[in-house]
Amino acid sequence: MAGKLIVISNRIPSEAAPAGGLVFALHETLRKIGGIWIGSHPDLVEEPTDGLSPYGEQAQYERLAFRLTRADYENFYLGFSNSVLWPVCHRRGDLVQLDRGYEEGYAAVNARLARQVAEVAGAEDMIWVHDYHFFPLASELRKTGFTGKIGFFLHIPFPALGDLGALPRAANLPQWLADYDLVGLQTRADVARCLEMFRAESKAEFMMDGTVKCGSRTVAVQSFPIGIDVDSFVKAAQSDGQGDKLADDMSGDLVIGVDRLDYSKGLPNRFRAFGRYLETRDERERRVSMVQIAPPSREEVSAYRELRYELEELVGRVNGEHGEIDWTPLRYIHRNLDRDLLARLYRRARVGVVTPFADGMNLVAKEYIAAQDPEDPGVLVLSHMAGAAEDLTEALLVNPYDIEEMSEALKTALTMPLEERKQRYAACMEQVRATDVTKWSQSYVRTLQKCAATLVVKPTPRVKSEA
Ligand code: GDG
Repeated sequence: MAGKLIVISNRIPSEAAPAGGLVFALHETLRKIGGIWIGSHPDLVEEPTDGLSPYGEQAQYERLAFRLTRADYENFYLGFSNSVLWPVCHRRGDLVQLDRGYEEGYAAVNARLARQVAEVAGAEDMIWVHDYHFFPLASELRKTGFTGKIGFFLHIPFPALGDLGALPRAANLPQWLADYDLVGLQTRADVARCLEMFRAESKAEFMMDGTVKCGSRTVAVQSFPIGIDVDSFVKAAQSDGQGDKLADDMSGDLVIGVDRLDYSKGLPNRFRAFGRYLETRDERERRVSMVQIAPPSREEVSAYRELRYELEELVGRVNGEHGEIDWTPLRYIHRNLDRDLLARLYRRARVGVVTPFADGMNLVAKEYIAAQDPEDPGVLVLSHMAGAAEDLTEALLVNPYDIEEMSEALKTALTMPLEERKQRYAACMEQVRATDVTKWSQSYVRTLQKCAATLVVKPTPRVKSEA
């Protein structure tokens, strides 16, 4: 690569060698090819500040932070990003809260960040922007005169054309995306929805090579299904620790769910399905306990607070109706657990339940598979509406709105013969390995280089040989 890679994400890790997942993959990518990681500083400031500042321990690449004011946090982050874009992308138009202040805050943060990035980016550099917080960043960077390559990756579902109507007029998604060179999405279904949006746009033309031309810009749209750091997760699941002790305290079989407490994750219906399973279960069968880890998320947004109350009530109801003096069927932990403990719990659990109404990918589904003992694996019950279902077709796929179907799937999973469990696990594990997060980031960066070589800048021998 001729220039450096500049990664932009809302959050930025402070430690020099972060563990696991997306953060690890981006860290590794930057470590290998060098560059800068830019993200927001966790501490808010009173007044907007100019320029980016060094952040955290410096690794083999630079980490720079931009500062958000309290008003930015409320309007850009909690407001437009998480009370407009997040619900629109997760098919919850009913939860959208429109507010001119949110729109202005979102536009202002993106414009300010673009100016700050332009100060450290040269024309040879390649910028990789992450997620819905920064849809308009390429448009703002182009306004500063930046002509280099800019890629975007959306971690959450691409909204359906009908749902885009809930966005305010100022949100010009087709133009925002056309100002990138490569738009990366999680699944083939996301790509189809994105192209449908462009099809409805009078200015967009579809080119022979599959790219979309919109005004003077040409953009490629492709899926890059994200994955996990498979080897490190397999290792974590096999580690010894207090997780085993905790799991051994639970009598009978274990069902596990792990999700940020978010309305897109389908937790109330999951609890109802578990309650329904307990109702239909034969008293002579082994006891089954479900553990739901649901760390807090965006609690300042009212829809999240309401969901928390709803879940607390449901947990009380399920345990009140089905619990015994010596058995609490549903354990709900509203805290963040240590990653290794989580991995050991996945391995101990006979069933992993992942039942979102909408989810870009869902890494928990892949982590659950990776954590299993190949000789005695558990079964994944997976919503067909999670991005992960596009590849993990050998999981038990369910409709997250159908309580009865989910309850039956729990029963099927808990009674599945070993041979079938092994066969389903092997098929899923092959897919989990095929989408390892390091391969994901390499593949994205390579494609962005190629895109740029054919579409934006003249190809040089160096770029060609690396691609
Ligand atoms: C977005 C998209 C897409 C959860 N609880 C604890 C904990 N976690 C970890 C899980 C997993 C991660 O958080 C959650 O990832 P998901 O993919 O399931 O969901 P989102 O947070 O919504 O992520 C999603 C993802 O971006 C990546 O592109 O897949 O669709 O919505 O890794 O293990 N980790 C620890 N303690 C917890 O209590 N240590």
